[in-house]
Amino acid sequence: MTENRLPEPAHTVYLGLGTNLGDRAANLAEAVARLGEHLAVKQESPIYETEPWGITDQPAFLNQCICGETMLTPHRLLRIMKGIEAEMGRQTIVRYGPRLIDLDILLYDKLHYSSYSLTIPHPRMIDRIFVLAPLADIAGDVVHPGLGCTIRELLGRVDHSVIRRL
Ligand code: PH2
Ligand code: MG
Ligand code: MG
Repeated sequence: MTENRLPEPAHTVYLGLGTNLGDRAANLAEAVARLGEHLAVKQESPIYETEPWGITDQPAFLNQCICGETMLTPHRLLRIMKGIEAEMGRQTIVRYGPRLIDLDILLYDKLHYSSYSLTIPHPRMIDRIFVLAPLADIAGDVVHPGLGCTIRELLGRVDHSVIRRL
C-alpha cells in the first residue's frame, strides 16, 4: 500500500542534565551518548559547575543542557530518560538530594502540558541558574511558552554568583 501521508516534522526538545556523584563529567558524557541512541542530538551546551540548590549540604553539581530532535511523544521520551537514569545506576533518592544523573525535559516544541508525572515546560527551570545558564547558551532566543519571554531574558533575572563555566 502506498503511504500518502507527509512525514511529520520532528519535535525539538531541550533537556537538562545534572550530576553530583562519582565522575561527574563522565556521567554527563555517558548520558548524552545514551540519549543519542533515542534522539538526534543537535546541540550540547558548555558544562557548568554549580552550587547545590535546595539541599545545600551536598557536593557541587555539573549541569548541562542539550537540544535534540525526536519523534517520541513527551511521555515516551520521559520513560526513556528514566530508563537511562536507572541503567546508569541512579538510586532512589531524597528530593533535591545527591544524584549520579538527573535528566529532565525542559522544553518540548511550544508545548504547554501538565499531568501527574510530567509538566512541560519544566516548572522550576525559570528560577534555576543551573538550568538557565547552559540553556541560554544554546537557546537564548527561544521563547518560554507561557511566559512569552526568552531564555536569555529569564537568565537576566536570576542570581549569577553560584556557577562557574568549566
Ligand atoms: N538538582 C537538584 C537539586 N539541586 N542543584 C544544582 N546546582 N544542580 C542540579 O541539577 C540540582 C540541584 C535535584 O533536581
Ligand atoms: Mg532535576
Ligand atoms: Mg529529574
